Amino acid sequence: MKRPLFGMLILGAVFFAAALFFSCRNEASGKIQDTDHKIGVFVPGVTSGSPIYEMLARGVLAAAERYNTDAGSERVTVTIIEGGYNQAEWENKLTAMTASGSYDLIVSSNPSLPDIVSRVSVHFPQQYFLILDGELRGNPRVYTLRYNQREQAYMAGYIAALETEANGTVKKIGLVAAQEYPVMNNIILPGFLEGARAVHPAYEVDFRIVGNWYDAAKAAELASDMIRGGVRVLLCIAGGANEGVVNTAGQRDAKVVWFDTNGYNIKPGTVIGSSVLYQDLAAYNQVSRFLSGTLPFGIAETFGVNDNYVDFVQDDPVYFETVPGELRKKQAAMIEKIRSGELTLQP
Ligand code: RBF
Repeated sequence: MKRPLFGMLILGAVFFAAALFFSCRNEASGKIQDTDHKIGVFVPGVTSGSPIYEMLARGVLAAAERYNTDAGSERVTVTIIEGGYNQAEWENKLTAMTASGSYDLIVSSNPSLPDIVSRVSVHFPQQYFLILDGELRGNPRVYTLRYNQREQAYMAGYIAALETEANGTVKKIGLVAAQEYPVMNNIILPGFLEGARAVHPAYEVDFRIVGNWYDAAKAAELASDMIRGGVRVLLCIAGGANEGVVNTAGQRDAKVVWFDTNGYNIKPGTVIGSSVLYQDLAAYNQVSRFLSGTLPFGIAETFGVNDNYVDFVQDDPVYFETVPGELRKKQAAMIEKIRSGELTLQP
């Protein structure tokens, strides 16, 4: 009678040790040691039509594919869950996703996520989060990366004012935003104005709010009104609603500066600039760091032009065809000043 009991105890201990070994992580690095890795992506909104979310999804999927190719089997799976446009539901949806216990890592992107994650994290302190386009320090399970959007907006404002100087009637440029939020009001809008004022100090920004990230008809109405008021160049940061701005500008011989991704081909001849951030690269690199156990949780990093995460696309054939050489030269000289360190723009 003693031997089977002893054997069962040994067996139980072995199972327990194995379970511990396979499920545990290296606490310092967050390295996963089990064989199946599950990554959940929480999109705060809808992926399609929002450049920053399209890059997020692309980057995470590419990192998983690369890892699986190297491993020779499907060891990482990615599940993408959209939070939808009702922002009041995001916290519950993220909580449900976390409570499922299904994910080694939850990846998301948006300046409002750090606050939400801080609250969710209180109830699920073991969950690891990677948040892009947001900033949070000191939570040992959360790593954040944001971009230098003062640089990104400054480069947009500079080209907008150059084009307005050449072909406009008033020293005014436009910004159509989906909503107001601290990064928009304190970094992007001032950076856009600062860039324009580097061309001429009299510039003002006509700043309009759509009220959501999808209403292209409302955005078109706002753009029409701005163009009637003398605005020649509009920056749009409104997700799916951007389409309304681009179409209206195209019909009314106004111009658009695109934000986050290369937008020259969205409407060639209308889009005169693309102030971009490489969130696909950020997602790819940081998820890869997680999978190799080197993602430094607890810290917040900021990357800009000189880290090659923020840029203004100058080598697109459509940019050459649309923007005269004289303007492109001035834009290039300004970007060179940022690269050389002669011009520093802290976010
Ligand atoms: N950007 C998008 O492209 N699509 C969105 O649906 C979207 N939703 C947002 C919701 C909130 C609450 C906040 C603060 C930002 C959102 N952004 C969205 C903006 C995004 O974080 C970023 O600021 C812009 O894409 C400019 O880089």
